[in-house]
Amino acid sequence: PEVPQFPADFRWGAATAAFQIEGSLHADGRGASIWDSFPTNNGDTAATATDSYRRWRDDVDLLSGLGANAYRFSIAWPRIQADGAGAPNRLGLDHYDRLVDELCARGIDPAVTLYHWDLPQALEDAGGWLNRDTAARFADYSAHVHARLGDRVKLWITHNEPFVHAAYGYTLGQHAPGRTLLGASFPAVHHLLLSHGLATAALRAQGATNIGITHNLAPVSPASDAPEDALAAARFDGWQNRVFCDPVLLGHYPDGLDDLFPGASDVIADGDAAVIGAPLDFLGVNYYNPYLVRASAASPLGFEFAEHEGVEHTAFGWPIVPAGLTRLLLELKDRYDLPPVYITENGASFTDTLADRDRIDYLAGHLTALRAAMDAGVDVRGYFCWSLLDNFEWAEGYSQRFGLVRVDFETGERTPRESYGYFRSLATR
Ligand code: GCO
Repeated sequence: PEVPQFPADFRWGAATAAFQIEGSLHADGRGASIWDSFPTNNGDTAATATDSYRRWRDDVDLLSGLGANAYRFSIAWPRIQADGAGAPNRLGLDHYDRLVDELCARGIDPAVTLYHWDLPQALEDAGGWLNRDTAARFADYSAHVHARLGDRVKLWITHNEPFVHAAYGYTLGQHAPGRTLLGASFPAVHHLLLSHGLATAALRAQGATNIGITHNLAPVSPASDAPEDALAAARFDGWQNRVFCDPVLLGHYPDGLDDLFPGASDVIADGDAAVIGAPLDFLGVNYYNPYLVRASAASPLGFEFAEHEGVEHTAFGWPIVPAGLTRLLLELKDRYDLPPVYITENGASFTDTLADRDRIDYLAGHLTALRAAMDAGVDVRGYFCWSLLDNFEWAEGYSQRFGLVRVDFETGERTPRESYGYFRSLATR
């Protein structure tokens, strides 16, 4: 399928995350993370994953063959500080140093995510993100990574999807660390955002210039005209989008925060808002699908999701709505004085085949929708497909295949799918 042209300096890349691909969980002094022991729905573990800690050169070859000029990957904090504090582990830094060197040698800009959910277990034992001190620890860790890689890394992403990490990990308990605090989970939200601000300041003090945060954002609509559904939709939009974007882009939380999280204001210290709201160099946007929301007295959250009728769904059951990406970006532009945007994730799981026409259609639809938002004035600088490889999909283990490249999880063998060639044709034209 045809896709409109993108600017010549557009960044085309793929995204991964350390815990989802690396394996080698005990190599070179890595400490335990909160995900190491978290049970998946099907018993899969990330002990090997795509074996990328050992096969990273194969991954760089695949990126090069993909025509990528950028690669978004994350650093595993427990490889840099086994217990989340103290002097950095040279062997852990060496690994990422080699990866960054090889990427640069191949003309691929490294885009580093500092935190993609693999908190050192020792910090969890001290309260994890509920503990304000974890934010200070994160800034310290980030400074160590920047000191080693900062001369070559082009984009710094402090956090990946703090909404998902806080909501699934601390509010609902479906991800590590598996806490089910519901409305009492706000300290995790706030300390994640505070840590973004502290890490940003630490990196800037060391001369870093291109720092952003990646949020998982979605346009939200009420499922009906009923006023209670409109309220429920506004509530979910507040929780997923505004609670995470307003502090970093406006410098304060949205109205109604204490309604979502009773007692939230007590967690926020004087000066925090300014730290969190320091200007961003870019906003990372992960887009997967829009939400239809209706009120529900039965749900502890007061709302539930409704099905999107008449659209196709991915293997994960997510509705495929490319126009949602245009709408999302235009809404962001209306709400905020938006810095440059990178689409730091967009992609889909489909049934395991090499002839993945469905993924090609997905990419074409979303890239066309992205271009429409750019034509309407949103400054988008790049697009990272989730994901380069089939990988460990958190609580779902290996059951959801998101890769442009198929992975045989028995042998580690990598085989590009048809979508890989399609992506290449777009990235290199
Ligand atoms: C997330 C993460 C990725 C996921 C991807 C597909 O959004 O949950 O950033 O690690 O694997 O989004 O669910």
